[in-house]
Amino acid sequence: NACKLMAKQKVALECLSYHATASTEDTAKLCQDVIPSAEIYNLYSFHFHDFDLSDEDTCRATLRMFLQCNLVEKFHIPYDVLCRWILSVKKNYRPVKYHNWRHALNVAQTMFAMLKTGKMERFMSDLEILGLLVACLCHDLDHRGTNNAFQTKTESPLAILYSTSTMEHHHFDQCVMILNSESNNIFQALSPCDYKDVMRVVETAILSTDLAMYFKKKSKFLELVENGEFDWQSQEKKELLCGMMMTACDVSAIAKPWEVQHKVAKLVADEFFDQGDLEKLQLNQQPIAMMDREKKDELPQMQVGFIDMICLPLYKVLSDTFPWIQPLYTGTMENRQRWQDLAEKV
Ligand code: 5BB
Ligand code: ZN
Repeated sequence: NACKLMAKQKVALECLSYHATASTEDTAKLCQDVIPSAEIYNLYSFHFHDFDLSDEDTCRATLRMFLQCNLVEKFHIPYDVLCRWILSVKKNYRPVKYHNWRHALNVAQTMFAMLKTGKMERFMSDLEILGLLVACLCHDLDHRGTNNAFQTKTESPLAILYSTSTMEHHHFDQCVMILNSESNNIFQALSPCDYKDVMRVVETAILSTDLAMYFKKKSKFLELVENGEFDWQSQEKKELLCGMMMTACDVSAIAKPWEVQHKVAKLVADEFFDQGDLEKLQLNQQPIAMMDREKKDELPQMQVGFIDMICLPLYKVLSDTFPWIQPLYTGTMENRQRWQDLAEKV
């Protein structure tokens, strides 16, 4: 309809002014770089963090994950195209406090660690591994530091275009846009059938990073687990499993060593507070406690709530089914204790 068309044009215009693919110079530079080992970057560990990495290193670490999974050889990805695509993806993240390129890298690394160290790659085809890594790197593209509720409240063009999972649809659109940009298509050598399949994996995975989708899928997943599912190969079961893995990776900062978790929680809080400020100023509204700077003392209690409501149930069921990913569960338990101690101190 007319309204949606207008919204689409507005979004497209906004994107035109912002979108850019990587420069020739940056691509040539990354292409020639020696890529340090996975061990140097600590890529197999659930304790990985990006704090010590330069921007160039974040790209090299990303390349290393593709190489380590043999994806370049298996899918005949031209190396210069892969370098350009990584730099373009990085460029299409905004410099917001939490939902930026480094968050995307951390999510992709947890996926890598779950597949390798967590031994979950045996349930996945190579095409699914490719799709999942791409989905992780692209899952928050062009995030503006504001959530779906904010898009709806401000009647942003994006909310008119997509009434549910607003931002997640946009992240996927941006992902497709980059792939369709000149010399950025890392899927170019795939058969039409593989192309269609990998795009479906990417789309379903990105859309399942909406927390609302997680709650929808969770009971179905629990049901399968309780009935002793061990196969996971049908389309429906595979999509459920991939969705749970995406959420597990998306919130995995909660399972990191305390120093890392503490730092990242501050970034999350700062981004929430910025949205709260916008709501006060632009909408003349009182933000919810989570987004209200005045209530920052409640942060430890909120983290305990987040852990109990979302993270622990998810990591419990996943690690009961896939025991090698248990570090995500135990790490979260340890942080719960830390946040609980802080909450009691106030
Ligand atoms: C989360 C769901 N929301 C609609 C209402 C608030 N809750 S919450 O009570 O579980 C909550 C989560 C409250 C405060 C929080 O952070 C305060 C700094 C968080 C929280 N969310 N804490 C974190 O460390 C992280 Br990471 C997150 C995730 C933020 C992005 C949400 C996307 C979830 C994708 C599955
Ligand atoms: Zn995310």
